[in-house]
Parts: sequence; structure tokens; C-alpha cells
Amino acid sequence: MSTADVWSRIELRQGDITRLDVDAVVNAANSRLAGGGGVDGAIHRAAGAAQLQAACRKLGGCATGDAKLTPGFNLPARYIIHTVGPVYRDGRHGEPELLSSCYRRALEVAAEHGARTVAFPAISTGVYGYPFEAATRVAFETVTGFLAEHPEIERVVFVFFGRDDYEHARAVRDELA
Ligand code: AR6
Repeated sequence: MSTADVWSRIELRQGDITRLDVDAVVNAANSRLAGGGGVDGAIHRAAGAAQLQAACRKLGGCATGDAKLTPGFNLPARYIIHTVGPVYRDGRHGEPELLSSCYRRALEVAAEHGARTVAFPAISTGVYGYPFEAATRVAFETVTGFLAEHPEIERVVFVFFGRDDYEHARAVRDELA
């Protein structure tokens, strides 16, 4: 599949990921799956914190770079796929490989459950401190590679909370697409 065909299945958006009507939204969680701030807090509030926490407790945590699924509860999305990004140190402690693994594992879990449309936040770029542009390159390269091999995932939406992040991501996309 050509690069242009793959990019036609990818959308960049600015806004709140909890509002998206997709099959699965990805959460940037912590390894205890205990809820937290940032997008994790927003997803827990919007899904219904008590029921989502109860579902998360049954999963026994999640390793960095892995992904686990719960129902979406009160979200428009049917599923939440919780992944744990790396805490950024200096980029030489496996951070790119672990971040790439988050995107790949989330899409594998989505495909296993028949989800065809998946929305991602900018994993690790908030509290976990991953430099935005480097993280965005890893995200785009991993997802385009996966989509080229997996036609069953029809559409991926990258959701950027702030205007600056959205514009920055568009510039990275224009360079790669
Ligand atoms: N929709 C889309 N993106 C959002 C939203 C939202 N509603 N809210 C924030 N973002 P972060 P991390 C963006 O810190 O770096 C939590 O406490 C935000 O602007 O949420 O992977 C967890 O429990 C940023 O660009 O995730 C972990 O302990 C991006 O989401 C830890 O933070 C990711 O920022 C994970 O840190």
C-alpha cells in the first residue's frame, strides 16, 4: 500500500478525545491503571470514574509499552485501550522503542476486538515529558507502518488537546506524508 493511501486513513484533530465517536479511544495511563491527571483523568471522569476504576482493577496493571482494554462505559467510544508510555529521560533508555510499542500494541488490541476506528492522544508528551516533535514522529511512523499491514483498521484519529500541538503535528505530517 502506498504512503498516500495510508495517510488517507489518518486524521489529525484538535480537541477533547473523550468526545470522539470512534470504536476505541486510547488512554495515556500509568502502570497501575489507577487513574491520574491529564488525558487519563479526563477519560476516567467522562467514562464514569467508579465503573472504569473497577474494570481497571481487574486487569492487574499494565507494563510500559503494553496495552489493555476495558469497556468505554459512558464514552461515545465502545472501548478504552489503556497504554503506558515511557517516562522520558534522555532518549537513550529505550524511550522510542517503548513509545512505538504503545502505538503498535494499542492497534493490535483494537484489531483483536474488531475495533475499526481508533483515536490516540499524544502519549507521553504531557506529565511523562517526551519532547513533542520526537514523540509525534514515533507515533506517525509506527501507525503508518501498522496500517500498511492491517487494512482491518479503517481509520486512526490523532487528537491534540492544544492548538500549538495540533499545528506542530500537522507540520510533521506534511513533512512525512
Ligand atoms: N483529550 C486529548 N488530549 C488530552 C486531553 C484530552 N481530554 N487532556 C490532556 N491531553 P498526559 P502522559 C493531552 O500528561 O504524558 C497521567 O496522570 C495533553 O495535552 O495526559 O502519557 C497518567 O495517569 C498531552 O499532550 O499523559 C500517567 O501517570 C497528552 O494528552 C501520566 O499522566 C498526554 O499528556 C501519563 O503521562
